Amino acid sequence: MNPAAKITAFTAALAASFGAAYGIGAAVGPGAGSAEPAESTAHAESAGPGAGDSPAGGLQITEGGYTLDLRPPRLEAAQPGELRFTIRDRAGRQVTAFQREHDKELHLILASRDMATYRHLHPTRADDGTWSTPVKLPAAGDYRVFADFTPAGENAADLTLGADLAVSGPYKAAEPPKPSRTASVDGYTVSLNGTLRPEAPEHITFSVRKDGRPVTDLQPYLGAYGHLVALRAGDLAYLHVHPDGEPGDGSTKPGPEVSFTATAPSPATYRLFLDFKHDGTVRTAAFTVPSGEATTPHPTAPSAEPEDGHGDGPSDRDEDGGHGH
Ligand SMILES: [Cu+2]
Repeated sequence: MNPAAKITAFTAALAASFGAAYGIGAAVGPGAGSAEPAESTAHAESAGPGAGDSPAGGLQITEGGYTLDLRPPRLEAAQPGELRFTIRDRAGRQVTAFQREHDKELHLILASRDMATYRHLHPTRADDGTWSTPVKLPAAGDYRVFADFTPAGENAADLTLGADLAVSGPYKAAEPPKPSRTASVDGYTVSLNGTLRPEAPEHITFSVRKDGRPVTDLQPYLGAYGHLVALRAGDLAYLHVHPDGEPGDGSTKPGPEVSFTATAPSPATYRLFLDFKHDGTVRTAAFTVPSGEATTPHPTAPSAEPEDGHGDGPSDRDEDGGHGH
């Protein structure tokens, strides 16, 4: 598969820039495909060190021994179509055992590369592990498909695999979305408070109003009052975002505010998609925000003048390090 090989090589370079060396470790690690149990206990069978630590996902078609196999990886614009795919393990077998996360075994996110179109779908899994969902996309262009799931197994970590999807038809590149902290959808106005920061978890809060009045009777959707996906402009890195609290926990109110904890993998612009449910309908509000400054300085690379010893402690310098990545 030549295109797949190209994508893998490309994303491997990106992954390296995140310091996500676990992908390589897992790929060449011992025991892959081994039928014989190790002499020691099962801890050697973990899904790979740090497999859940990276804040950015979706840049690779293969990660942690699992592969997203999208077929065919193309659709026609403005036509009802069907997306089919499988998740394969190291041995190439179709995976049929998943853990439920937010009420579903697998969340499928589609986004156009220009970040104008977004879909959050829940495909159906056949017994043999083939997933499928009807889909109709409005415009031609390059899309990214994200499969967000956790394989069965005690040590399995949440994974997001990403694959390219081509949608054919007349194409005109869209303007990138302008920065916006307020979104309107079907008479609802949603405002965003808070700032994503590189490598530091931050709370971000959305406030939902309808016809100017706060909405206080949001309905649970996927085990929360909102479901948030954040994508990085430039490469559509997929951020894991976790809701703060859940319906019925005694402290989480059904609006007007819905809050999340998210970490930006790098300084960049992010597109945020909030799904929320009210009056029986799920709607999506989209925002575009630049990330803020890092709150904790990076370990700074040693400069030209040699320092003795401690190059990796937190720096107290108050100017931003000008080092590039
Ligand atoms: Cu979902």
